Amino acid sequence: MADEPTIFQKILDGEIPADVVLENDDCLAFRDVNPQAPVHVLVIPKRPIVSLHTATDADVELLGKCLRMCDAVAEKEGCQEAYRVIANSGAGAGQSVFHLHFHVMGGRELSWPPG
Ligand code: IU
Repeated sequence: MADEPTIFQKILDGEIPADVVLENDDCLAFRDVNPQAPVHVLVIPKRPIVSLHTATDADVELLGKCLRMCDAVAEKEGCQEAYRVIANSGAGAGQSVFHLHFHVMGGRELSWPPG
């Protein structure tokens, strides 16, 4: 039986709406439904990759494009001088949606280290 598509795949497929911030041929950026900062946007590759751990050398260009979009999101949201990008890889690290995503967070003081 085929795996159930992830919620992010459903967003990509237009089955579920999302508050899109930026989009290009390779990546999509949309607001997190449960924001943990004034700016909390998720950047995902359109080609499904489960996590950073399952990404391969064949994904290097796409990963770079995602990171470039993270910065474009920060610029668009006005937090380009102070923002954080987080990718949780694996359930033990807090990953709950198994389609690679980069959290772009900003707009408030960000403490270190993250929990
Ligand atoms: P995580 O790193 O896999 O834990 O991040 C998943 C994020 O996806 C988390 O911040 C959720 O709030 C967010 N999210 C969402 O934006 N829309 C959804 O429909 C679901 C989760 I489910």
